[in-house]
Amino acid sequence: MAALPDTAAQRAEFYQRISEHHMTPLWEVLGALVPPRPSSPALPALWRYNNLRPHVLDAGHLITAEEAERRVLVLENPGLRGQSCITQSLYAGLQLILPGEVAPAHRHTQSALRLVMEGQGAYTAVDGERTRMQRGDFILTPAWTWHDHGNEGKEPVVWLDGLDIPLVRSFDAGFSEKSGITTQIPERPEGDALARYGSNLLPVDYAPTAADPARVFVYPFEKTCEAMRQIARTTPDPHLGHKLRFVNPATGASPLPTMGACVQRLPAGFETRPVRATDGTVVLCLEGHGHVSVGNQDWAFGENDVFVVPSWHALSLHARSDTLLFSFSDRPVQQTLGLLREERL
Ligand code: GTQ
Repeated sequence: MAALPDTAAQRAEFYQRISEHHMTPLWEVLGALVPPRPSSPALPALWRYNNLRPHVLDAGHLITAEEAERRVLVLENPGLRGQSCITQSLYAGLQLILPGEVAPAHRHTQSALRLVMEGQGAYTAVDGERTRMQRGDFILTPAWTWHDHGNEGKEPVVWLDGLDIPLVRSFDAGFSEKSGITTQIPERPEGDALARYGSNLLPVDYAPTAADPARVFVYPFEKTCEAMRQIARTTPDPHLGHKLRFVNPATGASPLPTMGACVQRLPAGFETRPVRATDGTVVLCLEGHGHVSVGNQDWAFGENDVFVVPSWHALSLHARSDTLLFSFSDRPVQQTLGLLREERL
């Protein structure tokens, strides 16, 4: 029932009066605050790598990695412009590092993950250990770990950064510091963490608590591919195809407490049934090409294209060739908080 004219005027006057005391009526906003189902301001979107790449390389002529500290073009969700986020809780960007450049050591309470998209010869160092960055490698920078990057090769190197920046911002819990040294001196040989913590073995006295950062910080593409090739010999799930999640091998938990990541393989011609979930998800195509439908949007996608599936939007995928996808979301947070809902349609 519509309010009587004088009632509407009285209400408006009342809202004005209480506004001076920094109060506002709940009943005007209740529906949006406590929605019957998620209604994300984030929009489905796809970034075609062929369109982005020239601009990413142009950034290399404008600013050095050292001056920028991190030379990154942020992928902004078209529904959330100006907020540096791809979903309400996640940040994504494309980082470029040119031959001979370094991105100086720093650390922050935000966790980061990286997926190498192109180029050879770069490395990233995390708390005193380096790993070379090869296409398809999934690399972690857990919260408050020192990290720097460099390119000792001959080609530009580009990777996708995923961070929990908006999530940490929502807690007002962001801290960061720059190291006095630009490039960490390796304290251990490359591959040490993977051997000690990621080979179905653990140091005899290693007993991590939930807050300890994961020690394995690189998931080499070669190993991921090997696993996916092997399981491709079985029947794919109708909703997911062949989909596995990355874990911290020492605990079985998500590699980062705030972001979970998956790899998904769809054989040529396979079409997934739609799925929707409350974790808004960023997807990168590692191999193959196909069609994706998100809510009522759909696009063709190919290698290195990135798309975002906002919360509670139905996703279905149609692979035109054997397709391998990497994805990340805030799923571990939602699971811990009892918020995650998923529907296979
Ligand atoms: O590589 O440390 O895309 O601190 C944004 C913030 C990357 C990084 C980003 C960062 C980094």
